[in-house]
Amino acid sequence: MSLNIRKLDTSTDGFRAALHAVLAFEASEDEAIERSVAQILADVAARGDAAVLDYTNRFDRLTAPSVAALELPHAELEAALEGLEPKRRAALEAAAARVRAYHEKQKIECGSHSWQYTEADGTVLGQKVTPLDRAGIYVPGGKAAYPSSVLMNAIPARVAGVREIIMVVPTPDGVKNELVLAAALLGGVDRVFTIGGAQAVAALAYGTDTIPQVDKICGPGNAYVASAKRRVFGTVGIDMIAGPSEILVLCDGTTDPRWVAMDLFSQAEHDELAQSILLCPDDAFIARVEDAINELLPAMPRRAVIQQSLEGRGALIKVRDMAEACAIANDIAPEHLEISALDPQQWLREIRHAGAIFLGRYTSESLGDYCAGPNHVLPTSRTARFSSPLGVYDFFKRSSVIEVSAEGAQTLGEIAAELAYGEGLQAHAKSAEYRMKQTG
Ligand code: HSO
Ligand code: ZN
Repeated sequence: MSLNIRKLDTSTDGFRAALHAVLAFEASEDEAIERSVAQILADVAARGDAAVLDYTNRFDRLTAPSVAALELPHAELEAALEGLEPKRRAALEAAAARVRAYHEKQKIECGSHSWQYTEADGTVLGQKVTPLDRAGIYVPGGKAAYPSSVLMNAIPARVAGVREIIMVVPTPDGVKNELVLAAALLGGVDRVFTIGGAQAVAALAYGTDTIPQVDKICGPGNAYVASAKRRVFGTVGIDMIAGPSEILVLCDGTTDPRWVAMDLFSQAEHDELAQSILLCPDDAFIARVEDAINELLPAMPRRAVIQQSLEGRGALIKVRDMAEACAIANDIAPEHLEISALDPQQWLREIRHAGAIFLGRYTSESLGDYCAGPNHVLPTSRTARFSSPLGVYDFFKRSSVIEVSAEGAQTLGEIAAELAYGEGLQAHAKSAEYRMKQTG
């Protein structure tokens, strides 16, 4: 049986509408989830640890005498790392080292330093950059429990200089994911609590007797976690609310079609709602990719998820040329963009909106997912038009610095007082004028 993936052609009438239909994704809001999350948040805000214990017992079938008993001792993280099969451990360590090196470089390049300059009259202006005191990292327990995501969230926080990183991870029935715990250690997480769901988000956002309040909560989660993060935003910062994962492959027809097919699968296997799209100017190549899809699918353990994703949200699109492919890529603003072409740098110049851009036939998205170095937490659902990958810059904030000289107080005082009177704010005007020589 062959897989039924949508085929589109930019030269046909109705292409735009068809593309629009493929891209459309409604993040449905579930009334019942919203109500339940609101209630859990309020309960944790009111009852703290006791509420966290009740919900952990109810949802994860985990009983503990106290929230403190749900914190994993450091020795347990160390044991998890020690217990890994040596090859797995080496891979995790290599990935952590590369992700750290990239983010250290990013810290230097991204304007993380404080700065000041002095005006002619001696007034000093500048900006002070400070890392957050505490970050919370949510790690899902279910099908998307990715150790790689632990590294991708913890390392930029650590490199930025965050003082304390607190991770929460649900462990239904007490079953722990050793690779996640090992990644927490390598990522530099300070404290791990085996709690999850909206109750864990609430504990991090409001603080309890045992769990310290954090300043920002990062990391993916299910619909309950997403709703909770949305609701606590403002009390704390959040990274983003991620939609289903997406890949857009631009191929000039010079890559092995099996490589392209597997790249499409790699995103599709995440989730039935994940989106994999190919743009290519070569009809014959598209047909070869389709053949490769049908040839390779039966051997994939996650073929059911892949099939549902590709049939539901995937597409193979014939474009006029690579320039048109770049224009469509900019419209889509994909989370992941592969430019599998002979001169990818040429096409890179045309790209304006994408979360991460993978250049050349040897760069599979999966290398970026795990170990190339850049972050795999990326803007989804077209938000790459206005936002960026998770990075060290997400764990800093900036304070403005102003030191006005006696001379500067004369000139600035005049301007400020004039505008303050214009706004009817007498105290503002006087406060500026007190510092001016002529009014004493
Ligand atoms: N492609 C995913 C990240 C991931 N892949 C984790 C494997 N593990 C979203 O960017
Ligand atoms: Zn992935």
